[in-house]
Amino acid sequence: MAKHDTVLKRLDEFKIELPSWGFANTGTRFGKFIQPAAARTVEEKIADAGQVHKLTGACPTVAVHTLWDFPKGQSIASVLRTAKKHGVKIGAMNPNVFESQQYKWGSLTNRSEQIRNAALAHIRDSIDIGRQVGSEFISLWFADGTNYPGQADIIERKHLMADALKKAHDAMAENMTMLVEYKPFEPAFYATDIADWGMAMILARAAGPRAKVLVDTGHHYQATNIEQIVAWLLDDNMLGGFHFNDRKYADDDLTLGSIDPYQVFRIFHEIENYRFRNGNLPALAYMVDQSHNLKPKIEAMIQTVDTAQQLYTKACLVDRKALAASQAKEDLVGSENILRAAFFTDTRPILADWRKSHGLPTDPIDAHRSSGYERRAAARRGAGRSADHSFA
Ligand SMILES: [Mn+2]
Repeated sequence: MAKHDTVLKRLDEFKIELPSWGFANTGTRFGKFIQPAAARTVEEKIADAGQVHKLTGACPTVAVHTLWDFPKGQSIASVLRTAKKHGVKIGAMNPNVFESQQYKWGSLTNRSEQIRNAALAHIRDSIDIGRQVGSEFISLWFADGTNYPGQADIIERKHLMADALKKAHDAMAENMTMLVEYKPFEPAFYATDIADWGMAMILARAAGPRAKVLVDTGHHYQATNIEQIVAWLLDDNMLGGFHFNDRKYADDDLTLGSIDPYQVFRIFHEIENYRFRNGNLPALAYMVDQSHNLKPKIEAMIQTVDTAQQLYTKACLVDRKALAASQAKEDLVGSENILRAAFFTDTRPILADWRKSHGLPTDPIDAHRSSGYERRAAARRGAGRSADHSFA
C-alpha cells in the first residue's frame, strides 16, 4: 500500500473543474424540471461553484460556455470580481458552435465558407475572452456530422475540420491548451465528424503541439475499454483531460461513478500506472460535464467531487510493485486481486484525514445541507420563475 502521506499529497494535487452549466436550469433535450435554487446568471453559477469549492477544497476553477456565460453586454470585470469573491478562477472556455440555426449543416465543416468563418470567428472570440479571464484551456466539442449515407463527403469534412482547428490553434495564447472532444453519435446519427479518440488524436496532432484529446466518459459505446484509450493517449502524450460523468445507456450526464464506479477506478489506475512507469504525469484537466435534471445541482456536484476523490484515492492505493511482480509470474488471480484490494478499500477515512488537515468539513454534503445555502438561493432566485417549456 502506498504511504498515507503520499496519498494525502496526491489528494492535494487532485483538482476538479466544475461546469457553469451544471448549476443552471439545464436538463435533458426533452425538457427541464425547474429548480428554484438553480443559478440564473454567470455570477450565480460562479457563486454555486464557489460553494462546492468551499466545502470540498478541490474545485478551484469553473468551466464556462461562451454564449451562455458571456452573452452580449456581459461584463467581464463582473465575472472576474465574482470569481475572486468566491475563491475560484475561470477554467476552460467552451465555444458554442452547435445551437445557432446557421449550423444546421455543420459549423467548421459546413459547406459554406461564410458559416465556417463565423464558427471560427466565434472560437477566436472565445479564445480572446479566455485571455481576458485567465483561462488556460479552449475546449472544443462539435455537433458536426451527417445523418445519412451519401449526405456529404466524409474526407472533405475531415480536411475542413483539420484546417479550421489549425487556425484556432494558431490563435491561442502561448499558455493555452486546446482540448478536442469526441462523441460517437448524437446529434449526428450517421457520421459524426469527430467520432472517436483516434479521429480526435489525428486532428489534434494536425492542429499543433498544444492540442490534446479530451475524453468525456459518457461519449463511448457501452463495451468500449475507456481506460485502455486513456493509457494509450497518455503514452503518446496526447491526453489533455476528462469530462467526468456516468451513464447507463448513452450520454446520460449522470453523476460520476453512480452506475459503474469500478470503471472510474480503472481509469485512475491507468493514470497512476503511467506515473509509476514514468515518474511524472502531464498536466491533465479533470473536468465535470454533467447536467442534473432531477438531483439538486450543488449536491450532485459535491457528490461527484467526493466520489472522484474516493475512487482516485483507491487508485493511489494500488501496490504497483507487488502488481508488477505478480504480472511477471502470470499470476492472474493475484494481479487482479491487487486491484480489487485497492478498489474495495474504504477510502473515506483517508479522505476525512485529508479534509481535516485542510480545515474542510468531513461530510461536505451534510455541511452544505446545514448551511442553508440552497434555501437562501431558492428564496432569492425562485421568485417569479415559471415553468420552462423550452426544449434544449
Ligand atoms: Mn463533454
